[in-house]
Amino acid sequence: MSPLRHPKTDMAIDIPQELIDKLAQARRVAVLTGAGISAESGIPTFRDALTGLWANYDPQTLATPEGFARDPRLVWEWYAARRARIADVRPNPGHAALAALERRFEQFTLVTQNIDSLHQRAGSHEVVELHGNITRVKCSREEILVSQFAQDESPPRCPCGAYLRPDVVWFGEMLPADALARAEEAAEHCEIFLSIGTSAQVYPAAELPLRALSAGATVIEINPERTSLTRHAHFSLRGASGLVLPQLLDHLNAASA
Ligand code: BV8
Repeated sequence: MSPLRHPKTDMAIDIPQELIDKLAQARRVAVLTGAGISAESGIPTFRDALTGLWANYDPQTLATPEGFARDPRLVWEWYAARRARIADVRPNPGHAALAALERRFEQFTLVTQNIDSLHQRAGSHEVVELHGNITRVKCSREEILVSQFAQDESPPRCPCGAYLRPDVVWFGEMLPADALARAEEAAEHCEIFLSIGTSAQVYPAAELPLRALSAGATVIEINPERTSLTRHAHFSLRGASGLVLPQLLDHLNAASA
């Protein structure tokens, strides 16, 4: 089975015709993705990322400046283990469907909380990374990106002497202002907002679908489980994104055939 095919493609998800019609007529679409869209690529979602060695650590203490200050080696190695796992996986049919959907709309902004580059690897172009990217490394003092560094200690050091760290946004840190501004702009001006594979617990990302709702957009959630967004959404497609998104794309193609 190629990694891009979903193992259960024969399972049809009930997608209301009203939703297909709204999408077929839309010109501006915004999407927010979370760890759930990468689950079918084999990357554990954020809250169950702690398997094996990491079973005894709370991610919300590791993914913080305080956690890094307290034990830079542990945090650096947690990210190194996640980075190695991400290097071994491939985008799944959900990522591929979003890359195909991008080409169908006048404006399509894909905002992700994920740090795994799988949207870009699947062919999405307009990707807004709210929480950074695990494949980039920066100086913990100067905040500049560093691409070449000696691996003789963990964490490695910047030429200035400070530790290097992953270029991701930790809890308690501000999001990149330009990324957040682009995400808010897309949420406030879209006709359709898709929230995919996120528990909608982390802010300010979790505010984006609510901003879209207040601005009059149709909000669609794709998640096997209910979340705190479910009661606000106009449509909730209760299924895996790797299954639902390709079927959504098929329906759209049929509608425009
Ligand atoms: C900030 C990078 C200013 C690092 C991450 C307002 C109110 C309350 C709290 C706050 C607030 N403002 C700020 C806060 C504090 C905090 C916060 O939100 N805390 C939460 C816990 C309450 N926010 C911050 O600190 C942010 N900074 O706002 O700065 C400030 C600062 C201090 C105080 C005030 C203001 C920075 C947040 C960014 C943190 N960095 N990632 C790393 O990855 O290591 S967050 C990380 O966790 C992810 O990026 C993501 O955002 C989050 C995990 O959420 P999900 O992606 O949704 O994943 P999760 O596992 O939770 O859920 C997966 C979902 O997928 C589930 O629903 C599941 O059902 C579904 N699923 C599973 N399989 C599938 C599927 N769906 C579809 N298909 C499938 N196959």
